[in-house]
Amino acid sequence: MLINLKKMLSTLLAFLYFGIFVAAELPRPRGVSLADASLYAPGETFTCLDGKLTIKYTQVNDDYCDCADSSDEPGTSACPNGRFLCENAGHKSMYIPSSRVNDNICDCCDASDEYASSTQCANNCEELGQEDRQRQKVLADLLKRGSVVRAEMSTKGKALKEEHGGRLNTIQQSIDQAQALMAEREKIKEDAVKLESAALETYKQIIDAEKQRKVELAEQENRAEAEEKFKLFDSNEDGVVEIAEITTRIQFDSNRDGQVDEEEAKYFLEHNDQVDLETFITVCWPRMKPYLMLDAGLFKPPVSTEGKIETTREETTPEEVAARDEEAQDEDGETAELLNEEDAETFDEEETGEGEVEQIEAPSEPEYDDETKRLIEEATKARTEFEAAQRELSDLESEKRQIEELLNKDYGFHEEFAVLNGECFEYEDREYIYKLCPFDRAVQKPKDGSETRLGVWDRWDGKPNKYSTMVYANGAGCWNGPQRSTIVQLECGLDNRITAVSEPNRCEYLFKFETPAACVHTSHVDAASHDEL
Ligand code: MAN
Repeated sequence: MLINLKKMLSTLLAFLYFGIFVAAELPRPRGVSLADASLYAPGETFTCLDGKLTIKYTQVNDDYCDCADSSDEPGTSACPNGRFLCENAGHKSMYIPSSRVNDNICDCCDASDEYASSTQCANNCEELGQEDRQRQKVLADLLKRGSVVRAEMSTKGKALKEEHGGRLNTIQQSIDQAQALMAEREKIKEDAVKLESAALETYKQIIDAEKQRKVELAEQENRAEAEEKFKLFDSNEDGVVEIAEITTRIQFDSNRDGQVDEEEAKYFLEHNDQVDLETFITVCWPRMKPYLMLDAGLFKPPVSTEGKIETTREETTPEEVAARDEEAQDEDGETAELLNEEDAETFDEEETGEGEVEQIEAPSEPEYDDETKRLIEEATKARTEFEAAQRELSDLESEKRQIEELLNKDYGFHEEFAVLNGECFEYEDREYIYKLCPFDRAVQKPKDGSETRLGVWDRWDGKPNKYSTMVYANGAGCWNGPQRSTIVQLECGLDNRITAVSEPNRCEYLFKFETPAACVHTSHVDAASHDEL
């Protein structure tokens, strides 16, 4: 019933309107809007709208361009820059370039642009108008509902800002207190550490002496071992070890050819024909020892502190030693110095087996007296408390920085975007998962790979509404190109979500993001419901 009434009313209005229009149309040349009709009032002459030329009125729309501003041919395609009005009754009137008049392509929904062409255009303005009005209605409805949520977001955003502002005021006080506490505890710690160090000094001397004793013992053992080997190698007991005495020792077959030749023997004797005991101990022994260890199967790869065999540093296993030896021999054609000085040092450092310099054990903690124990405990406690105060201060300072950063961000006309800060939204396409954390960053992640930064929060950049576009810049560098960047276009929606992601240019990404915060009634949207002709 109501619908029928509305229909009747609109028919009546259209009729009245049409009547006026018909009355007004007579003096209005084709292609001219009602608003411009007075500029084309019938008479003897017509003056071009730029005022530069006056022509006969009959020359208006005579399919010949007279005016430099194209104003004499609004209804034909004769002028290059003219504009033709499609009345489009039932839908929206619009201008088209007059060059499109009678070009056999239907531009106006009321078919008025093809009045003298062979193309038959249908008038579908009513249908299109209805669809458009329906769309506008849905949009208006969405905007209405969205702006309710937007208002809620805005209230929350304002509350958040206020809360942060309040916290900023109190946090400085907490920082001052934390600083004072830290200074106090630092002083206590320093005093306690001084007392502890003094008490430990006596013990330190004991520990150092013990350490020194162990080092000396180890040196003595090493020397004794060297002497023993010297005696063993000096088979003719003439007080020197000679080449011939070394060539009989297969342990020194460094190139693994089954014999120890003169060259090999000389290497171990530091290129001397013979060496006395002292030279043997200081120069030859460090070279020989690794070979004797290898031979005795005592060499073991170094073990890391976690108990794993170290693989990061260059390992020297007997096999590698042999392989390197062969390589070197191939290259030089002569006997290689298989274990160079470095290798020998490595062995010296790593030896663990029987008969060689033992790893000097760290001296065990001595049994402290009760007073020392108490001082150690106090110093430990003072250190722990000082560190806790340090941590508290640094936590407060980082909270302050975060709050300041938050407060300095622009969250929209009414703080409506503030609640999106700290949230992240994902969108998945065939290849990637995209992530947008508003006011922070945009990210791309291949389904089986690691994240690529597509940009960090930079600015608002919408036009005319600044808050309709976000820019995230300075993303990861694009191979052979610029740094990645992302534009986020905001659209009104009832939920916060990414609706589409594309890469219009390489490493330039475009996200569409729906949010109630973007449901703003613009004048355009408001006008949409009154735009019927
Ligand atoms: C990756 C992705 C793509 C980008 C290319 C550029 O594959 O980040 O989006 O186009 O790198 O090399």
